[in-house]
Amino acid sequence: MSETVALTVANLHERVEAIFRKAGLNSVQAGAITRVIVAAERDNCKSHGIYRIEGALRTIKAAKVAPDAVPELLAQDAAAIVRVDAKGGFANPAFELGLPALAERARSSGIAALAINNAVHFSALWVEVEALAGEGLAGLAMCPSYATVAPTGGNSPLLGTNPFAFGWPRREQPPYVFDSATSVPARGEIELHRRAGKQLPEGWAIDSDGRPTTDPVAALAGAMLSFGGDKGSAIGTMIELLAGAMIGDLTSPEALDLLGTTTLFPRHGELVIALSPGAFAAGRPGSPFSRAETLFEATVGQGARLPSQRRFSARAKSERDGISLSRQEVAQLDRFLEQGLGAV
Ligand code: NDP
Ligand code: PYC
Repeated sequence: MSETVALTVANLHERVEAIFRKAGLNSVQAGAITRVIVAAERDNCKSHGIYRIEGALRTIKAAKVAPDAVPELLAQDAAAIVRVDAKGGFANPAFELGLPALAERARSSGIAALAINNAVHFSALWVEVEALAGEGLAGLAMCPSYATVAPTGGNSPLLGTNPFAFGWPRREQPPYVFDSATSVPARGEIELHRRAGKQLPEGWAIDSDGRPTTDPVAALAGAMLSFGGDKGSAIGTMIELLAGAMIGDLTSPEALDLLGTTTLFPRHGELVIALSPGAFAAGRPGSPFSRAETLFEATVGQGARLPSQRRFSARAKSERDGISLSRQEVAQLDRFLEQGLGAV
């Protein structure tokens, strides 16, 4: 018997949404987090795919997310700032609510920002910059997390794994998108190594005494390291400032203090910036879109790949052949659906 099962994207969506509805989420919350989880699984981004369902269920069971939250678009004085209060629900429905206003203001002013407050966050950010690229806009998205990363030169958790994503629209092709944690890998990768009984590559983490470790259990109890040493640490700090302090929401150490554990999903904010390349380039020589294509062609021409090319290939395969899941993964989905919050 085959070790894997192929589910259509629609079938996986139906199962995941049913799990979250059974767990008590309203349709706004369940719909939005199902879209982001299924998109990650479809694109073979395992660290933010169906593996995250268990954490979401635990967070719901612990009453650390508002299951019936309906995000609210707030009136703002500054025309370029759109603010959405997630009302203690997940960040994803708040982003979906804010997206049309963000895109409309970026088109009319050239630049606009969406500040999301009071959100529970666990997801990949590429989904959001890809949505902006779908509107013809370049985008930047970033958020803190909870303190799990030591600043370079330090020895204990302070920064979050603070993801940072960028998207650029392309006319005849999927957008140019990158999306990275500012730690070496995302924390989800360390947890996946632990579950698979695999050692970590060197340079990912230190143990609780500040010594380098390749043991995922020691790494989870210790601290993760920033990508690129002091450079990643500085970008992680920038994200704490812009998407934490500046938008009046929690930084990663504050988010950990509030939650008291890294086994549930943290509450904090998110900042998304949308830019209109056409507006910025107005009156200057050349089309920004054609010049971007020249750069991408030169990159690929050297044998390099563009970030997200792997994802788009995985997406095409999933849409053609179905999403390949292990039998254990399918059994776990069945268990979540049958037992609801009793399964975690
Ligand atoms: P990866 O290290 O897997 O990938 C980072 C980026 O680099 C991707 O855009 C990837 O594209 C690209 N890339 C990888 N290899 C190459 C290559 N050879 N050439 C060109 N580009 C390449 O991601 P991370 O582990 O850092 O992060 C995974 C996810 O975790 C992200 O989506 C992030 O948003 C999420 N996250 C969320 C957090 C939260 O608090 N919500 C916290 C931390 C992370 P490709 O995908 O095509 O390989
Ligand atoms: O993978 O680092 C991570 C992460 C933290 C919160 C959500 N994802």
